[in-house]
Amino acid sequence: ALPSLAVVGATGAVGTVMCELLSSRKNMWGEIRLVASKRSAGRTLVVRGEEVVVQELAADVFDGIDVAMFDVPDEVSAEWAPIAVSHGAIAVDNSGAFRMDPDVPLVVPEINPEQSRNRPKGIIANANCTTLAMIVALAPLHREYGLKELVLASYQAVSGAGKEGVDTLLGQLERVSGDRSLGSRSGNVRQAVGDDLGPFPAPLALNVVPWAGSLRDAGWSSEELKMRNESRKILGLPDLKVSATCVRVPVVTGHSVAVHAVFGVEVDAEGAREVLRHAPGVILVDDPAAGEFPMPIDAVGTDPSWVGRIRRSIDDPRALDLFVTGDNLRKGAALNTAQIAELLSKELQGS
Ligand code: 11C
Repeated sequence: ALPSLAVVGATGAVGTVMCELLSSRKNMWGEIRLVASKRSAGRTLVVRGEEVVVQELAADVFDGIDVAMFDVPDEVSAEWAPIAVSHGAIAVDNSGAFRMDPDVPLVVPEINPEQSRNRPKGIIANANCTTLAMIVALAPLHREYGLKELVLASYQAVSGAGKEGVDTLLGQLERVSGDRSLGSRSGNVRQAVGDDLGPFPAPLALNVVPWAGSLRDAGWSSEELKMRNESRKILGLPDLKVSATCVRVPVVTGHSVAVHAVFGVEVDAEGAREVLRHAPGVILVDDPAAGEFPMPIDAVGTDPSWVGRIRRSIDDPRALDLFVTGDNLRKGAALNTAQIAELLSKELQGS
């Protein structure tokens, strides 16, 4: 029989994409159980063309489940992933709760699929969406040239903050539309947007906000530290130098990263393009003369990381500058989780 699957957080922004993916990818599952908080329990969602009633999160929903995916906040995963494991499931967790635990592998199937088999706690972690968008493109370049240092700036979509983030931006855009004077004077946009900032510290409409996540030591944000720590762990480079600045932009879905990557040997842009043309999970879109760049409006709803603007640094022959965009809800979250779960399904079926 095919293994059984539980999707915890099925009604959230990532869970919604997960239900679509489970319906469109090759079916590797027997029963699929949908689970959510009390607030969303009882709703009906369609998966694989069948209506499924969402169950309330409780220990017994994991009975008979082989693989349990978690698309929920850190504190919910921290409490419930071990409960799923104690009921016999393998947990694939998309939150930040376990990523840096040395006994929990942080798996990107294009990069380190073998690590999914080494899971002392029965938990496998999925990386942060900003890290995932870029790491799929950086790993093959690292294998070719040996990565030494990353300087990063992110351009993160509001759906990274869930449905509330999307509703907030769309509401703000309605409030600022039609007034052509906005943007020419300090405070105008704040006034038009009003008090509804949703999960963000400042208006997103007609603005960019150099902040994502929570405040950590010395002024760094949690998102910036995740990009550093998760990149190091996925690539197996504990000493990799990483400086990131995470920025929220008025985009609904699609996280982008401007990357300055320093390698151990001299690089050339065409050589890097050739590597990326053959890299799994990557699509090369790099023809500025034709107006072809990686952008969220094109990458949204697609699986690969879109990479372009590849240039060798003018001042350092060992460095590349490039731009990456990926769908933060797909490869950044649901797709990578689904791919990890599919590795487990194959393993459980003995292949
Ligand atoms: C954002 N990257 O764009 C965040 C959302 O560690 O899984 C995902 C947070 C995480 O707001």
